[in-house]
Amino acid sequence: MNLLFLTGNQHKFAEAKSILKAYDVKISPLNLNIEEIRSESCARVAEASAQSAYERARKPLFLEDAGLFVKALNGFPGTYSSWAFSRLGNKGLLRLMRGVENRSAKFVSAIAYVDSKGVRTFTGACEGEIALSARGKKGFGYDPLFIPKGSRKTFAQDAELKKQLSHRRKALEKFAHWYSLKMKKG
Ligand code: ITT
Repeated sequence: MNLLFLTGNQHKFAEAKSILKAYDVKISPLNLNIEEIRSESCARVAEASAQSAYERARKPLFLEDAGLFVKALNGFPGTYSSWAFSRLGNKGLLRLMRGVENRSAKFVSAIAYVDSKGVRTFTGACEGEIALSARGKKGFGYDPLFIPKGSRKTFAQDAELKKQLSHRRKALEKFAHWYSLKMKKG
């Protein structure tokens, strides 16, 4: 049976499906409305959401809390990334960054897996910087603004680059290693 990925974000689902394929972990989407806790840590948010989700679904599942942490904005939008994106969009973030020289930022992903034994979390981060203007049409969210370290292109300009370097890949790889071993042990 496919493992359930609780998300309402189709882009996240497609990226996870493609990354997990290499580990032979097949996933299906699950859409439940879970209220998120307030915390500055993606791992804390993901862990609490996984606990609430398990109480509702009573089936093994995983979910992800991700966010963009901008150094010059003291970590904003961070765990409020989804909310900030819907209110400000990339234009709004660029406005906040107008004239700011230190453009360092990182994407963070926290994957939380839950079953009857409890919750396990796995995190991944991708360092980079905020571009001076939006570039590219691939991906979603803040991808047109994010240039990973060592590249000149944004994630939205190069989907393969994103697949190799993303915060999501790093967290999912850790999860997939652990999950594959667990499935083997039975
Ligand atoms: P679910 O909670 O239903 O999975 P969501 O879109 O609300 O979907 P998050 O709260 O984890 O997911 O993500 C917060 C936001 O951060 C997301 O909506 C995007 O705007 C942004 N974000 C997260 N990962 C991203 C990525 O890989 N590329 C671009 N933006 C990303």
